[in-house]
Amino acid sequence: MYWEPDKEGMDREELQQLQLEQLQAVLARVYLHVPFYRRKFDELGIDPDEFRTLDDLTALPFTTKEDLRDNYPYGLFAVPLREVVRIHASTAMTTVVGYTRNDIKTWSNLVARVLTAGGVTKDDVVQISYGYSLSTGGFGLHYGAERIGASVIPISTGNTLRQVKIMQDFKTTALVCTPSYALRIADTIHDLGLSLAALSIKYGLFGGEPWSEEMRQEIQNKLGIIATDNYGLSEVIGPGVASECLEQNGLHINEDHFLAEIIDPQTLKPVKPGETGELVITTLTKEAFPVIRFRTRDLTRLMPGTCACGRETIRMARIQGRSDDMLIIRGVNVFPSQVEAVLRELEGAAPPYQIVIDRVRALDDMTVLVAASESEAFDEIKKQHERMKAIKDRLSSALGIAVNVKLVENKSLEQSGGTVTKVIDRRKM
Ligand code: DLL
Repeated sequence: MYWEPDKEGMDREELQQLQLEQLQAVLARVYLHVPFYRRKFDELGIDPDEFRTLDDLTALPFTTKEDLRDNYPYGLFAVPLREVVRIHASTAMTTVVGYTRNDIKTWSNLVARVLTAGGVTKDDVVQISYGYSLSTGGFGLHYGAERIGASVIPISTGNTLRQVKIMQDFKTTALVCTPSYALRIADTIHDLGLSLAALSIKYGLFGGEPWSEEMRQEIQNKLGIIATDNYGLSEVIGPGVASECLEQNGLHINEDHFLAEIIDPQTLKPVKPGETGELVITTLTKEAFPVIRFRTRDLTRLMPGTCACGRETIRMARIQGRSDDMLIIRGVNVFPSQVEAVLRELEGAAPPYQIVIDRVRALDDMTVLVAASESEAFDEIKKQHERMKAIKDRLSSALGIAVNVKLVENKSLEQSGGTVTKVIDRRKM
């Protein structure tokens, strides 16, 4: 099923013409309104008016997360703040993104497409178990579900027992959250001894973090639903960039709004068609926060060809990893450098540390092992506790998730090639 049949059902030739026109317009806009892009284009001798074919795209400069950080908070906005009606940000608050009224309309429609493709209609009761916060999951999916006219339950994340009670009492038919949280909810239902017959749930729309086909099967079996994958990122818009239809065979990219390329993260050159590499996205219609060739750091491959659902839009395979060291813990993006920065701030120099991530009953659990100094081994327990607590509090607040901290002997930290392994990720996806 389509939300916007005329747009989602466009044939490729018509689509490419539209993309070119939109690209010309967005290039002209960023050149005029965003000094960062004007400077970059000028340096490379790029004249946005000279842009004639979509193939010229590869001549344009990339935009990176670092560029966003360097222009914190509003440096890359292409409209004055008075036209911005919504602001979202990453948990670390290094990237800030804005939306005009039109952008919110576009975003709601794109998320409505995601939900419709995943089986949701206005007759559904949609439980949104993403956090309603600075990150884009909660509000993004909420607006899309309202746009469809579904009955939306903005329960937000956490309190799993209450999630289950609401699911049962309010007769939820579609669950919207991260895949790991869906599994957590499924396990809780099982622990409570509830029969699936007591629930009305039919569809699950999951995204915001990596998962696998095995995890999909497990969730589908445990909840008795059809589960689809959807992908997005705040720098580009949030959820609504790409999503599976009920064929569950690749995520349809909303190509009338986003131009996708796959590059080799080392050479930065396009990969051969169908090869895996890093996804790069150019926004075609965003007003407040357009991005040109944004390096997502997400690894995937493109799947051309018409889907059995009839859509001709290009699909991308499930995300296969990252080309940087970003971790997603309970749906929150975490960089090891943030941990290091906190340790440096508290301790002067960062002591050897190791991040260990586990999945305990479907919930991510992050522990930072910090090397105790020689003298500390003999210190009073009270002092050690104070140090651990200070690190734990500061880390939890900086990262936006609960973190365990343990002081350990330096030699007990796992090493490889003479250096401490920074991250040990034991999660089974
Ligand atoms: O996670 C937006 C979102 C929310 C998408 C809810 C879908 C559903 P950020 O917090 O900026 O935005 O994190 C974006 O999360 O670059 C990927 O690494 C990862 N990610 C998002 N969706 C998927 C997915 C939101 N379906 C980062 N599969 C992205 C794998 C995903 N990874």
